[in-house]
Amino acid sequence: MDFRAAPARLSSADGQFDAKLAARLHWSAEQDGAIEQRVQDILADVRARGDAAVLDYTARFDGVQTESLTALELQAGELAAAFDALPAAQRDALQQAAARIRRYHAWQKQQGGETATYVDEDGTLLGQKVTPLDRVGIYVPGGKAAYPSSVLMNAIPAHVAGVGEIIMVVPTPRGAKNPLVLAAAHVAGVTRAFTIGGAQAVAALAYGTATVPKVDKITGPGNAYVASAKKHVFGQVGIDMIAGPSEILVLADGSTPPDWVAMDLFSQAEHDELAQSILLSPDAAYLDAVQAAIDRLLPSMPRAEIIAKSLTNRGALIHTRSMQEACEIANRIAPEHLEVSSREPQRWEPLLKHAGAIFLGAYTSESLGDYCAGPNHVLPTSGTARFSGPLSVYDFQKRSSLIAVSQAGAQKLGHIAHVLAEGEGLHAHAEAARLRVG
Ligand code: HSO
Ligand code: ZN
Repeated sequence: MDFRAAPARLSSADGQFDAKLAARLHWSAEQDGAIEQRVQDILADVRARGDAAVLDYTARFDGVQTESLTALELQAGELAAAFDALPAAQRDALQQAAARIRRYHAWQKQQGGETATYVDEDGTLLGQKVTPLDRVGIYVPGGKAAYPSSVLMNAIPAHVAGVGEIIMVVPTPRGAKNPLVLAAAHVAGVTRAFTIGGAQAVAALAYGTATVPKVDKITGPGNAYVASAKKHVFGQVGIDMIAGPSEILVLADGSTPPDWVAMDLFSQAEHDELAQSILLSPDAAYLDAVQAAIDRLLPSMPRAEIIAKSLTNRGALIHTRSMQEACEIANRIAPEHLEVSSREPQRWEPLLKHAGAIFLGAYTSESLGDYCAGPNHVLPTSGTARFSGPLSVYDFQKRSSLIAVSQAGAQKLGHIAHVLAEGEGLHAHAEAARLRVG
């Protein structure tokens, strides 16, 4: 089969540029009413019938029949055995990736992830106490989107944060287990794992059943049913984010071999037909060279069909007036991944404000970040990098304020609080403050 990848060719000098770019960027999660209804039914059923409901849906959707949910729990020995059975190269790669991700997140924890206090001039102590969540659930999709690297990226920050129990759920359609997912769970510090999935697994984690413990937060990607279920249980438990299709935006000054950039664009496009790959450069001849590389390299890609659809429907090669302007456009787009493929990445980095992760220099392929550089690959998509950032240790902790007012402090604060409380008409507040004065 011959696939053509024809990303839109745009120019920032075109009077219609803004509209054309907006049309490329537009993406909205399908609000499928039928899915919403089915998910709500499943959630209510699991809430009411617990294990029995989860078993019914697992039989119906995954083709896995068992008498009890305990039979669907993976034992620690089975996770370790999956790891041991891997070829040595995969064992090494998993362990090295895990070590780097662990080190990065341990460093991140020191950057504001620890309890801290200060004492003011009256001897009053103020601060915040950081506590890990007791128990979290990690959703891992089954089938073709089962990424062992995502098991590492979700479970390791939870582990580093100090979460007591990390419960993984992963559907195994017709009983097929993914050995790399099990091995990654072993390496990442997952405490318990169940081979269940879909909205029923989200419900089991959110409400708890006789067998599946109720968690405090659910993270991890999933299909439309899982995304909808996570939205519905939010409030009952915390959730991470609802991710849209993957995105990469490359800013290029023309100094990186075109094949490298073409492959980086492919690497996001191959995730999903709806994934978005965009290249911005002030060098028109370079855009031609990358298009030529795309045409030459595409036929040998195993996922050529997905790549071609993604690039043709959502991709763009954009000619800009300058690198500065390219940086401004990148900020407007706020992509999930932003590669600065330039000889002088440090010059452009200060201009970049909105992106989930910024990859600096020709050697920093996004692919390295996806697997093993260290920072998290769970990132905000669809422009949400304007107001949010990567999954982190902070997502697996919460903060409690600490306040210890000294006797001297109470004199001053008692007066302020008394005045404000009287203003609000709350007499007990005012008195509680006044009693400490004098
Ligand atoms: N690029 C994906 C993560 C991933 N890539 C997993 C390969 N495996 C997140 O945007
Ligand atoms: Zn990727």
